[in-house]
Amino acid sequence: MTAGVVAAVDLGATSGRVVIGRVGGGTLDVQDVHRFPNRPVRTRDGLHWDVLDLYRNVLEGLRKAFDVEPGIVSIGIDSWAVDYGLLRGDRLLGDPYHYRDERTARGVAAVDDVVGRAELYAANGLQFLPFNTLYQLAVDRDEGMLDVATSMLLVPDLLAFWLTGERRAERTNASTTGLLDVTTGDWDDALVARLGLPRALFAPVVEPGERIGTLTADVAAVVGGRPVPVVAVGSHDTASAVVAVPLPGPGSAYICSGTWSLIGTETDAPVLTPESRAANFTNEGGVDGRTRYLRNVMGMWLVNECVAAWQAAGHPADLPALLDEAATIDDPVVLDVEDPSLVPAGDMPARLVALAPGLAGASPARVLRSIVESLAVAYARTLDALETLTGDSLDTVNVVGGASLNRLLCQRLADLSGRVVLAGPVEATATGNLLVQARAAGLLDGTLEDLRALVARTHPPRRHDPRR
Ligand code: LRH
Repeated sequence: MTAGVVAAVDLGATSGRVVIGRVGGGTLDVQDVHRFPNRPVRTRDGLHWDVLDLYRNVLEGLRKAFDVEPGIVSIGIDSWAVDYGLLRGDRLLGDPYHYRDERTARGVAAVDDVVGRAELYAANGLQFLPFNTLYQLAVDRDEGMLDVATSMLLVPDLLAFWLTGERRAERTNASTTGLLDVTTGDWDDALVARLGLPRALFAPVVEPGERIGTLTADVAAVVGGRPVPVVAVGSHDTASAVVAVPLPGPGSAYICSGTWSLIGTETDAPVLTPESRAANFTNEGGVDGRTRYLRNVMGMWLVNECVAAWQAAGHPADLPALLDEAATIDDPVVLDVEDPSLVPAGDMPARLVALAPGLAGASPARVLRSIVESLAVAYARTLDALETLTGDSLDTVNVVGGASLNRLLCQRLADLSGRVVLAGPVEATATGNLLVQARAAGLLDGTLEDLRALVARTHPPRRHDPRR
């Protein structure tokens, strides 16, 4: 196979990056060309994403990418799930809301009035999360926004539209809206109608690997590149991350770690049992028609919010140094990281004390030690539930993303769960994005297992064995 270069745009809830991947001849070389913060903004009407700032950074990153590698053959975009822009024609109707905005509670009540939770799970297979797109759209409907909007595009689809002029809905991310039929993978027209949402809002669904369009001449001029294709990838960041987990399959689970921890396995078909719904496991669309059977568990959000609060209070809060100190503490307070009070933005150290009074007056290192232990406890519990629900015995768990760098957390997970923990790669999401494009461009071929074998060879994970 020939070698070639593709570019990935990967947007997380706290930061974004543009990377290039050199692929071919059994190699996979990933290079960062641009990193930037993602800073949500609160205005009178709530918490928003600054999507124009993100777009400016995407353009800046692509300009750097073409500068480093003029021969880039395609671009792919992924981001966090569920959030979207509403447009009237080409005009964006305001900054997209952040899924942590409080308005979602009104949407949950509005949808609950029309469709029962069990019926909804049978239709869309999604775990209940108050911010799933359908709840947000119910608020827009009630506020009259859908009387003026003519389309809604999830964040990666919106950016792809700005780059190419083409409106599409990439399937893995569309599966997080709650409006895709879990069995057909297409928009669920009956559900859309029942919720009083205009069907015309929703763009045609495309699969990862399909071409969305090519850079418009204007955009190509701005980024100093050629009008190359923008290719759909697993545009839900978790879908891209799962592509690049080196060792999934029967007997192993993954934890995709970022702001959230997505804990699951890959299955051939959705699991829609009452037990699965009761355990709040989700069936999200994966690349190549697979199902990502997983559960959202709290993640690095707790750490990031505490670090921000400590720094605002004048503490240096250097994370690596704090983690080293935390590793010397052996009597951590354990708290429930899944408590809903921890989801919104706000004073995180105070919220932790409200849940665990033993943390009152604790040093940052002690608080961090508690967070790490409590996350490991929640991860271990979720892995046990996953094993019961799938009937697979899971003796290995592969941690990818941010937490893969956190040796203390990986080791405590191994100890508490009694499972082997494989850590890395840290940039699984961008890597999965690159791999799906590289395969679409003919630089690679094979199944997801072949792509994962390439990741395992080029980015061997670190191993943590359980200590007895
Ligand atoms: C992780 C993630 C997760 C969603 C949440 C909104 O970044 O995409 O899979 O549930 O953000």
